[in-house]
Amino acid sequence: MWDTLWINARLITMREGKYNAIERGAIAAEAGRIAWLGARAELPGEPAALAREVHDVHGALLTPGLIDCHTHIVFAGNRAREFELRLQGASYEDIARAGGGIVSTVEATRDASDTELVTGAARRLRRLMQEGVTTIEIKSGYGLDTRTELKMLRATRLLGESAPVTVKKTFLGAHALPPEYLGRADDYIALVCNEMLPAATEAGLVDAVDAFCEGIAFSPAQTSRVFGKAVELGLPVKLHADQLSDRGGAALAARFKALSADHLEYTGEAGVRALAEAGTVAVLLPGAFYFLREKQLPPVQLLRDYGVPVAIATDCNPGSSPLNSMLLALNMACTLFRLTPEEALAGATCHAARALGMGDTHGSLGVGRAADFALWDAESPAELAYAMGANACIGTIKSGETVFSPS
Ligand code: DI6
Ligand code: FE
Repeated sequence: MWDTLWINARLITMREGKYNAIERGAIAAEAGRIAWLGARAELPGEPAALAREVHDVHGALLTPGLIDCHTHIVFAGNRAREFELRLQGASYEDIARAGGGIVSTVEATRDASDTELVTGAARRLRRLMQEGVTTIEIKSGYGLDTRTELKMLRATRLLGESAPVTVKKTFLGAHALPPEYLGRADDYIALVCNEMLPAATEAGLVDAVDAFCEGIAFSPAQTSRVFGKAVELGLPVKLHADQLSDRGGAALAARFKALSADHLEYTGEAGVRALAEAGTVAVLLPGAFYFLREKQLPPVQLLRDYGVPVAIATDCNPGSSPLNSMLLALNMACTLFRLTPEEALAGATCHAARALGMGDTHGSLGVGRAADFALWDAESPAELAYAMGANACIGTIKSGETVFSPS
């Protein structure tokens, strides 16, 4: 007997990055994993005899649960004032250099209590989950001192423990230079490598290590030091690469066999080739592109030509992408970056799983894989990326358990 069986679903399996639809399908879960899937007509018996619980979903679309593989949802305050300044002509870099930007969120985050941090992030997480998200990655990086980086990572862990969602914790100590280290970036990197990252790792709070390699942040040499420490600690890396300028970030990420290189607007062909050779996922973040009114498009066709898997994420953060919707990220990936809706959905499922090192178990439907699903009131999967501001999600299942269901 299976635990649960869903029948009359249109299964969008996303195997090999394609819809690979199964019409009039059925899918069963046992102990949190997929035990069977296929056409309903092929079921080895009557549904009621096969599972303890049977749900008829009446033709709903069933996809893998969505995966938001790049977010910064744990933070305090907001940057609406900075948005106004940018609309008056100031650039993101101008604001950062004048002591605003990331550093202003750092001040608010240092001042926030644990409860304030968790409450704000839980609200953002809930909105993502209502749109079918069953796995999320959350980065630190608004603490920039050991105490606050650990506070952020503990808040992140708590989010994963108190909601039916898988939460991956990424350490981003090298996100920006804290004001107290002005003019001493190398000393700050030493603090990150010798104190912060070891302390966070020791506390079991780190699944991966990220850095911001950029003119307004850290150089390739400084990034390499952080990655060297990550390798020493046995942690996988990811990189904010080539977002505002080409610093060779993609190639640097590839050299460290990164799980992903993210943003990539300014990445050239050599960087794309390096990603392909390393098996690194390209994570595109259309929310940041849109919100910063960037003109430089990421090299989408080159990524296709070289066969680099492309993931899509919200980059949800208060400064460059206050985007609290995976579905809108999919729409923007299509309208702004010209991905197909099928590529965008692969970017929010199987390729996103791979960007988190979970490609073998999550992000597509197959026997033995995690029973994480989203149910949609939609006729075709292209509708998920097509609609704007309309949430077609009518239910989610996490590890075989219903989180919410069609009402
Ligand atoms: N790139 C981004 O888009 C975010 N961080 C990063 O390294 C921006 C974070 C912020 O502006 O608060
Ligand atoms: Fe980011």
